[in-house]
Amino acid sequence: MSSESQNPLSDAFVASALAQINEASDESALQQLKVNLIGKKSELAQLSKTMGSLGADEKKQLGQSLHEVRTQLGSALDARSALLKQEKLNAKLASETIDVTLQPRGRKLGGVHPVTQIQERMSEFFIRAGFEVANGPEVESEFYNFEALNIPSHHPARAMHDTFYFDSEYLLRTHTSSVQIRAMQQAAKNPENSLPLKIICPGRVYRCDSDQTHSPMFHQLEGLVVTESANFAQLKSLIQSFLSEFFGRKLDVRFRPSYFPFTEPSAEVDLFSEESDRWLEVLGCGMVHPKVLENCGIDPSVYTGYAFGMGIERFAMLYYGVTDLRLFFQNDLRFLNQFA
Ligand code: 2NM
Repeated sequence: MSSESQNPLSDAFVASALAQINEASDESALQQLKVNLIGKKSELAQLSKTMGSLGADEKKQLGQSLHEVRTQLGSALDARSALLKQEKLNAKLASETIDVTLQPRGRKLGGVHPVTQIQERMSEFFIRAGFEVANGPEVESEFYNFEALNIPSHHPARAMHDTFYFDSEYLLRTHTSSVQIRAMQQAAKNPENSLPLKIICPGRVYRCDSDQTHSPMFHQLEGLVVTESANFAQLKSLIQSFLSEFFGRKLDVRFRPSYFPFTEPSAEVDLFSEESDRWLEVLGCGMVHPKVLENCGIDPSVYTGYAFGMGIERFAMLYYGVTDLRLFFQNDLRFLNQFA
């Protein structure tokens, strides 16, 4: 450097300083330059220390020149700093842009289980017909599950191989009729307000049984109507409407005499399957046995009732054409996704 360019007030010094500032490639290089050019130990600072020994005129002139150069370099440093910040931000924004045109990965949503879908579909019909949904415990006593239903202790349904017992009194309910016994008991306390009674009881039931068409836990939907004039014709018409509405077409329905301890008379209901050219049993029903009404505190000389019960999985298998019941309980997503 010539002696002239070392003079911090010279055009050459200023030009060289400005060039260095504009070449600074990052904030730390710029900071270093600032220290060197206008810091406490810079040439400018050294020069301003000589002012004390100058006369008034010279002092004023030097002061003015120092101020101009310091201001010029200061604003060049600030401008460069702002530019570097902006460039850094631009680079960050460019590298972090989101491509909104990319295909989304898709969200995996769960679905309602096919058995639950069928349970809801079945319930809907009865709710529209004025039935209320009743629920009750799955752990029951022998009284609610058997005795009140007129199922005597020697009846095969009570045997260990059909029922899951906890001890000599408690068991897992084998049907949802126990809920209906509780509802009738409640209604008997205040018959004027509670009767007629129209309820459905959908829910889990348990039986010691397992093969292609039986599962130790399955679902039932039972219905009960108790009025002063309930009769078999009403039961028959209700079941016929339910079946044709559920399957969405007029069906060949057959009521076949049968036996249940809790109904008299009793019937099993068959549907004719065009596909297999035979009758398929789909539900059981009947007039509530007078003893059952009596067991609940309802006077059978004033009130009559009809009831019906069906397996929900059975309806799900018929509706969807599923041939192995166990598929409903294996939670294989390849199966379940078909019902989502
Ligand atoms: C069935 C068939 C026939 C039934 C009876 C009762 C009650 F509690 F009222 F006595 N509930 N459900 C019944 C009648 C159930 O299932 C195949």
